Amino acid sequence: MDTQVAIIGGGPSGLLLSQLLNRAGIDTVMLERATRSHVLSRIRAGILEWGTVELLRQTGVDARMEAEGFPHDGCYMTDEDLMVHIDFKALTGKQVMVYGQTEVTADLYAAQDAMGTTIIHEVEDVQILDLDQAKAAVEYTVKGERRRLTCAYVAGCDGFHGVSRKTIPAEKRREFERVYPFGWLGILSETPPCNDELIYCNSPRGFALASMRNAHLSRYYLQVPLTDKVEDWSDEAFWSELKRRLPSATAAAMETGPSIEKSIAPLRSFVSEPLRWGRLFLVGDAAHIVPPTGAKGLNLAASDVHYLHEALVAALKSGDESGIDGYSEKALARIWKAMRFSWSMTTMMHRFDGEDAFAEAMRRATLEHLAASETARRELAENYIGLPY
Ligand code: FAS
Ligand code: PHB
Repeated sequence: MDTQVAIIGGGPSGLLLSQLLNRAGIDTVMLERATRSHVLSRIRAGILEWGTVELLRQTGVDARMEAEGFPHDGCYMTDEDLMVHIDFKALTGKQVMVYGQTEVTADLYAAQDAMGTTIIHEVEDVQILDLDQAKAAVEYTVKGERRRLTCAYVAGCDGFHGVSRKTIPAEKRREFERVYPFGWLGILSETPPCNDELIYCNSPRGFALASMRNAHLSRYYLQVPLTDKVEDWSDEAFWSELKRRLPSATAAAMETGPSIEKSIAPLRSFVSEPLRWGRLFLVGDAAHIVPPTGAKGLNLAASDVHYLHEALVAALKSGDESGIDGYSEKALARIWKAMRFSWSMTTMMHRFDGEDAFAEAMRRATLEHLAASETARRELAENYIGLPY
């Protein structure tokens, strides 16, 4: 089989890239390791930067997001009962959209089916070859049969544990990493959100986040030690601990209920450079991981897709290779700024083992400064709503 662009991975990165390329008349084949139902069962990001919203509009996959998504003008940062409102709209003129990654993925799969693009699920043993030849090749096994796909370019959209990044020789990769000594215990509950906007909570007991998916579905997170297991946390224990970290008035008024999903995600900051190796281009989590504190993971994948889509269209339609030659440097420039913001939000709002009273005082002073300084709030807002592409 032959195609113009082979896309490894059928998560948001792969789907968004496939949608944009096929709309530009470029042929793709997508290879996804999991079943579609497994991909669609994942509960992950909840916040779309406005750039991601615009990109989904550009792909024509925005109808349900416009109908069911919630534009948010701001969020709260708290330290016990100190609540600081960050008014994105007033400070930057922009909003964010509350619309789950699960829904974005479902919308993209539906759009891909409507376009009749080629998506092959349950592939195994993917190997990416001939990246320095006139045509690249991808070999894979599906239903016991070994197949070979030739293509002009390969998009590595296969996430942190995928094969694409590891196809670049280790000695040619520069990797940067910070593994945080805690995780996020997240639950989904069919309860009304405790607040009209998100609340990022800093407390002596650790970080908490009050988020949502819609007016009847709430998403909450607690910072927990890496040694914790989901089974260590009953719903009652979760709600009780969350209430101790939220501002007291919010905790007193909130509605609790049974969890319909509960999971623990580890936190890390990670970047692998370069994003290109011959005919292979890394996109999204295949190249970088951010702690979810800054709501950047999915949104960074979107900006990578924006840059690579434009570059591949220019190369394949007009023979102009300047975009693909500049992709890695251009994408990394935005990646590193989002990496810094996510790291700063994480270090500002989480407790680290062995901390002293000084660290706690610094955290409180940061929140007090945010409360007093419009400049500080604007800096946070600019990063949260998403830096320009
Ligand atoms: P993904 O990992 O989503 O998709 C990669 C795809 O490639 C998967 O479907 C996988 O099955 C497939 N694949 C892997 N290896 C393959 C192979 N060898 N061959 C073929 N296919 C292969 N981001 C936020 O902004 N906010 C959050 O709250 C948030 N929470 C998260 C919670 C968890 C548990 C995780 C893991 C991530 C979270 N993220 C969050 C980040 C997340 O949303 C990612 O940024 C986003 O999924 C990136 O999308 P992709 O780059 O498509 O990678
Ligand atoms: C979520 O709703 O899942 C969410 C929101 C904001 C974050 C992280 C996760 O920073």
